[in-house]
Amino acid sequence: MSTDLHELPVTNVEPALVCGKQEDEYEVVYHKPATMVDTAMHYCPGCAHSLVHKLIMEVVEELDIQDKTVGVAPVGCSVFAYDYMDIDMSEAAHGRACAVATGIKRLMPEKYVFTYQGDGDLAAIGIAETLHAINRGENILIVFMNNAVYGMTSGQMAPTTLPGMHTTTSPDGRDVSFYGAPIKVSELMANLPGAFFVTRQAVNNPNAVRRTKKALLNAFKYQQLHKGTCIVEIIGNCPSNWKMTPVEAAKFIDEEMVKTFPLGDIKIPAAEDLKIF
Ligand SMILES: Cc1ncc(C[n+]2csc(CCOP(=O)(O)OP(=O)(O)O)c2C)c(N)n1
Ligand code: SF4
Ligand SMILES: [Mg+2]
Repeated sequence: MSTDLHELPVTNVEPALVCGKQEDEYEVVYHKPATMVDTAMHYCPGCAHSLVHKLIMEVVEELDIQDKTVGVAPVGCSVFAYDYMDIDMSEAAHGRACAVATGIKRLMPEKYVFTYQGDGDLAAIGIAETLHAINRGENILIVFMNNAVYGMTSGQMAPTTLPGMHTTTSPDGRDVSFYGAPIKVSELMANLPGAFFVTRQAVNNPNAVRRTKKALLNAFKYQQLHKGTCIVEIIGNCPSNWKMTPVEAAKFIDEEMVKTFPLGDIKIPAAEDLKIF
């Protein structure tokens, strides 16, 4: 049978009358936030970065703070985050995002300032800048994407790599007696007095996505309080470097990642600190 397009039957269903409803009778339940640049992304299928970009931009749209938000992009797979989020953004050298964000927020305290950093960026090379910024209680939000590997550079072991996890630099699995245990960075950060709100979330299923969005929404709102640093860690799917399908990667988070990195709030603000809400 020929597959020539010209021979295919032409449908005569008017889009405006699908299911017997006029277009304006439908309730819009989902739209791409207008705060995102309308372009294709470079991320692999099933990658968490694209989803988290969208969640951040949904929050920015809902809070109507597009012209008041400044992001700081890292080095890593999300290095081009500024190509996708339609806000003012600055690039930072590897690991230095919190230092750059400190300068931006101190010069423009009325802005909502966030960093977007992977685990290689934040927990390895940038751990010093990150801990000192939180210890100073900088009024910034840190979005910490923990996918347990250096994604961009082909999956080397990161400080957050799970015990026994195979990476390009731990081909026999991470041996904790040799490399040390994975660092629970959010628990470490929460111990610093400047940390105001610390939570660990994921985006591997619809409920997790909703909880992550709520955490991001709260963290952006808390910046109005000037009470310290907010940290939203997100366990990110990296199917390409985990050598899994997107579905297997989503399962791996529930079955393996959460054993080392349990999801949930790690430090929440005291009720008296939230009086204005
Ligand atoms: C000072 C410095 N060291 C190392 C690199 C190489 N490098 C670029 S991205 C990257 C890994 C980033 O991994 P991560 O922050 O976890 O982000 P992901 O790609 O996993 O999202 C590395 C090691 C670099 N660019 N600069
Ligand atoms: S390598 Fe991993 S973190 Fe990087 S874009 Fe692909 S899935 Fe995402
Ligand atoms: Mg990573």
